[in-house]
Amino acid sequence: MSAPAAQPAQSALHVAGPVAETLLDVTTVLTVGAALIFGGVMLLLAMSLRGGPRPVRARWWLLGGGIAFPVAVLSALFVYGERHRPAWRPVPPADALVVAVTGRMWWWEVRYDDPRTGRRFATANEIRLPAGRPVYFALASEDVIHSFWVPALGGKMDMVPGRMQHLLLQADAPGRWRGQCAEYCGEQHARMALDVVALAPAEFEAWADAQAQPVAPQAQRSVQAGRDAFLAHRCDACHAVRGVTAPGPDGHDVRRGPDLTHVGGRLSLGAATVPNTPEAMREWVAHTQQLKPGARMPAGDERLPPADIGDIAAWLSGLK
Ligand code: HEC
Ligand SMILES: [Cu+2]
Repeated sequence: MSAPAAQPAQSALHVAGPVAETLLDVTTVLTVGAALIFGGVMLLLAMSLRGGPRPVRARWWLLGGGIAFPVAVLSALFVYGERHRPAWRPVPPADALVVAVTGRMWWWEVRYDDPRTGRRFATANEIRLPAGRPVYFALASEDVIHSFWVPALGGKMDMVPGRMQHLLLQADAPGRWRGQCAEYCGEQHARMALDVVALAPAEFEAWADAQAQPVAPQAQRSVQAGRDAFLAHRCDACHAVRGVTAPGPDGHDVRRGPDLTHVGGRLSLGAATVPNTPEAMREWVAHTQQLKPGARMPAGDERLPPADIGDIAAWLSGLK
């Protein structure tokens, strides 16, 4: 992956796509404009406080500064704002890649649906995008109000229970950014973050092809013990591992925890709480409540033999 090293991970001032660029332009125009007007008003105030004869009649100032000037400025801003609005309230192209993201306490369920290839699959806490192609986000919530925000790519959008919100985002070039839940949603709101990676189109296709596959049979054989312990301890009550766990009734297979089919290939664990290493995987399964207190997953150390935790973690880390 060719992520530019010096790039700040999470900043609305270091934009990486057209929507974020438009937002930054609008923000700059509004900020600079407001600063100029504020400065002008302060200047007039200073002049008036100095006393002495008034330069012009009060009536002129009241009508000009109190009515004509605000009407002109606000009308111009209205037109300017409306002209830029389509950038973030778009109509999606017919063949747009759809990524449905559902906010949950305190992680992100991510589902891909690509009309070009017919591929559909689920993942969590990480979104990979093809650089240069607009991606249509369908945003929802399963519990409380969350807010989806990847500052480098665009503005925030609330995720409201019972509603579907939309956002069209595009990354211009390969890179890696951080997203963050931007609406306070409880205890672990701060650790509800997200890795966003834009890949070159061919790399993206290869990644999506691999994600759509269930767990490969040889991976199952090589660490059979971990797989068996995963099922024996009923981790599958909350986690799907395609090819291993029994599929849900509809094609969607929605469970209470993240889809783990390719968890070993993700960048982080626990919604960007810790980088994904084999040690971190073991830590997560054993001491969930220490890494992320309140996370809606029971810690392994309270009920699983250490050997089983080791086996399960090794197996999960291998699911690339
Ligand atoms: C009661 C439901 C539940 C059970 C049972 C459960 N988990 Fe979880 N698991 C979750 C939830 C919810 C999360 C997301 C936590 C968060 O990030 O806030 C999670 C997260 C994870 C993650 C991190 C995934 C990611 O992409 O960040 C791993 C790995 C994991 N669980 C493994 C296991 C294993 C192994 C077991 C069995 C020992 C297990 N879980 C049992 C609910 C559950
Ligand atoms: Cu939140």
